Amino acid sequence: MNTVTVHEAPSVEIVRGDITTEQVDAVVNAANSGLLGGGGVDGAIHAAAGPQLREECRKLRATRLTGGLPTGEAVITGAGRMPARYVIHTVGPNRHAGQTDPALLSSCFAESLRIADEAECRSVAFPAISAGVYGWDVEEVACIALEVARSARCAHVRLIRFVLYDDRALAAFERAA
Ligand code: AR6
Repeated sequence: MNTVTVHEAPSVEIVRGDITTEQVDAVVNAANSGLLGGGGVDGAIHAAAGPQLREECRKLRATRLTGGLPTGEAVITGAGRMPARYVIHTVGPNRHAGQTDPALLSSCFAESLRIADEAECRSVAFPAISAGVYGWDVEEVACIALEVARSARCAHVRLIRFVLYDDRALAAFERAA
């Protein structure tokens, strides 16, 4: 008998919080191409996950990703000491470096979700990718993120949770929803 995989639309939640404490299968990291940590949510995730995550990232850089992770793409690792099982690292477009194409940001959300689904995750938490150091207007980030989430059809992911760190980001995502 053939089995048919049913692709369903995941539920979408918008909450305020610190993504490093989320009890979900995968947490998405707004990383940089070097993957070895940085400030913002990337710094918080590396601090919470501990040295195991840095080691996994170093290995990726030494093997599959010697040139770094390109903007708009995503890669999965373990989550070290965090409650999540996985971290999915993606590199948002940097507006200060002239990366203003919304398709690049859309790709970050879509690729991260695709990889989470491939890893059979049921729940995924996203931050407001590119809305901090990379200089995108959080209103625009929210519209792009919600568009990807609403049109998603997944075999495994049943919950997409946007975890916003401040009032402005929270309000922008609530408006976009
Ligand atoms: N939980 C949830 N959201 C957070 C947290 C947290 N613990 N901490 C910050 N945010 P940013 P980017 C929010 O700058 O713009 C790094 O240095 C933050 O308020 O973390 O994609 C990387 O290494 C903002 O709304 O990411 C890269 O070099 C959002 O997360 C560069 O910054 C994204 O802000 C990436 O810049």
